[in-house]
Amino acid sequence: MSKIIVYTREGFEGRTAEFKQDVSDLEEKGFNKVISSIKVIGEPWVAYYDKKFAGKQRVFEQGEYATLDDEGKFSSLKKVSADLDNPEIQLFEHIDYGGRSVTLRKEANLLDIAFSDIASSHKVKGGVWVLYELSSRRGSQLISFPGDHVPSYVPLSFNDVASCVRPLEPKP
Ligand SMILES: [Ca+2]
Repeated sequence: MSKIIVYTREGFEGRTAEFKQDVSDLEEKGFNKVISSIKVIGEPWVAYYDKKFAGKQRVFEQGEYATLDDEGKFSSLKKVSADLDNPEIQLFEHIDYGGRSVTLRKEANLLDIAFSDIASSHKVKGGVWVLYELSSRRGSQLISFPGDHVPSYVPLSFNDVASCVRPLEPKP
């Protein structure tokens, strides 16, 4: 069982609601662009700036988040119910899967493999992957699910910025 508990103020204050299913439009729940702190129990969740799981995004694994870098930004929430086993992602230098490519099966600092600020498209063969704008899991994120083929990061404002990637870990 997985659930996300959201609050309209920092520090788990203000109005609150608990969700166990995806919420494609937080406006319908009275929580559009007001979430300011979060608790996650069980599987991870992804929060999106736009409705219908679009726009900028951030993953929240089990834990308590008393403050958010993206306070007051989220408009939809998706539960990560995908299989996290056997993670594999192929990153490409150019859009439409062109140029050099690299296949990864575990967390990588892209600087270490001469692929930092280069990736423009990818294919996920397994697992759920988080791409980060900055090293050490910082900056903007792009989250991708098993079977996802993303032909261009340009419309996602993520072109040539990815600096590290990691698969979400299955719960022990
Ligand atoms: Ca590129």
